[in-house]
Amino acid sequence: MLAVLGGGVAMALVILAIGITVNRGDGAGATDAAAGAVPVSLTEFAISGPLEVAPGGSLLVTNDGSQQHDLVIDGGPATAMLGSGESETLVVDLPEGEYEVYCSVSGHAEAGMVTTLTVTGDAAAGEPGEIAEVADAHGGHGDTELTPEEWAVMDEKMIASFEPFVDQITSGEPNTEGLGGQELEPTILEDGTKEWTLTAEIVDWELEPGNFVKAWTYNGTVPGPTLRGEVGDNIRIKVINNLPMGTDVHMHGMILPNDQDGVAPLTQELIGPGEEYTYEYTVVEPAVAMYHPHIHGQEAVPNGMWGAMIFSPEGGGGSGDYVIPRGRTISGVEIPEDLEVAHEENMVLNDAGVIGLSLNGKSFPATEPYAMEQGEWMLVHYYSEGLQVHPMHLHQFPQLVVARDGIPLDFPYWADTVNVAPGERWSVLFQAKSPGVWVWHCHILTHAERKDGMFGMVTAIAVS
Ligand SMILES: [Cu+2]
Repeated sequence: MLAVLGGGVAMALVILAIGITVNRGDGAGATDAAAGAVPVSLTEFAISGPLEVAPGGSLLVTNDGSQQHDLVIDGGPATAMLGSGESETLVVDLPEGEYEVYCSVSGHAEAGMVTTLTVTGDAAAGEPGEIAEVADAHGGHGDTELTPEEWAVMDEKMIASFEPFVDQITSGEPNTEGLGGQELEPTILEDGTKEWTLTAEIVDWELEPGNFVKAWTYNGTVPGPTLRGEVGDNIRIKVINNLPMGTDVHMHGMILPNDQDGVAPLTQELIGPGEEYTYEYTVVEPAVAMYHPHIHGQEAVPNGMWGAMIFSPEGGGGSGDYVIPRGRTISGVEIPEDLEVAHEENMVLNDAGVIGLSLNGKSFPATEPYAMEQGEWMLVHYYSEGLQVHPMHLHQFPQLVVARDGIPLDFPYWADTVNVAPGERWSVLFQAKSPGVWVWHCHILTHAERKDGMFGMVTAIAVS
C-alpha cells in the first residue's frame, strides 16, 4: 500500500514537473528546448552563464528559484515576470555582440543576478551555461577588477546616494509623493459599528525619487491604511474591487468566524472586478494583525496589497502597547511601570514584486527617517509582506523583543538584530538613549547596499 502510495505521489510529481516546465508565453518551451534553445536557470541570486547563442537563436529561461524573477537582455527583449518553476522561451533576434543580461526585480541584479550573453555565429546551440559567480565580498557580481580610479567613482556615488535621504532629515519633508500605512479613521455607524472602506486598485506609486511603479494597493498607498480599534468593537470592512482580477481579503492574525476568513472560494465567493463585498464581525482578542488578499496573494501582496490592523484590549485606545512588559526587569534592565510610548510605528518589509526591497513601500533614499528626542521610547511592529527573512538591525539601541504575532512574550529579550520572516509580526521596544543619526537596516547587506550606493531596506533615527 505504501509502495503504491509512493508511486502515486511520484507520478503526481512527474505530472507536476511536466506541468510547470511548459512555457507560459507561447507553449513552445519543451519543443524549443529539444530544438536547441539554450537553457538558462534563474535562482536566488544568480543567472546561469555566461551565455552564448547564435543570431536568431533562443533562450529557454526557467525560474528555478523560490521568488519571482525575469530575464532582461540589455537593449533587447525580456521575459515576463516568472513565478517559481515557470519557463519562457526568449527569441534572441539581435546582432552579433555582447549584451548584459539581468533580473529587473529591484536589488536582484545587485545581489548577483547578472551575466553576459554573447550573440555569435560560432555559438553551439543548447549548451547550458554554468552558474555565474555569485555575490563576492563586495556584494557585487564578481567584477572586483575595478581600478583605484573606478573605485574612487564608486566612493563618490556611495556618498552621493545619502544626499536625498539627509535632505529628508534636515528638511523634515519626504522626497517622494505618497505615504503609506496612515491610520484610516472608521465611520461610526448608529449601532456603534466601526466601518472602513478599502478600495483595491492599481496606481502609480513613487518607490524612490522619480521611479514610479504600478503598485497594487488598498486606497492608493503602499502599505494600505492602518486600521485600529479595541476588543469588543463590531467592525465592518467594505471592499470595493477596482482591480482587473478577482480578489478577497484575509485578515491574518485576527480571531474571527470562519465565513469571514477571506479565502475564496472556501469561505466566500470571489469578489469580481467592479464588485463590492463586506466583512463584519466582533473583535474578541487584542491583535497586531494584517490584511491582504489571499487569492493571487503571491503577486498581489509583494506588489503592495497589504495593511496593518491593530486592536488593543478594551479601553486601550487602539494602541498596540498592550504588548509592553511594564514594571518588569529584563536582563537587568528595568522597564518603567509608567513607560510612555512616544512613537508607535509599523515597519513593513518587502523584497519582491514591483515594490522590491523596501521599508513601508519606499526604497532608500525615499524611506522615512524617524525623529526622536533623547530618552523617548519607540514601539515598532515589524511585518513582512515579502518572500524572504530579513534580519533588522538598529544601530546603538538594543531592541527589546516583546511580542511575536501580537502575542506578548512571557520572556521578552534584548537583541540588536531581529529576524522577520514572511507572515510574522515582531513587536520591539527601544529607548533612544543617545543623540545622533543612527542607521536602521536589513543586515543582509545586499538588501541595503550596492557598489554605487545605499538602496532598499535602510532608514535612520535622528535623535536630538
Ligand atoms: Cu533583507
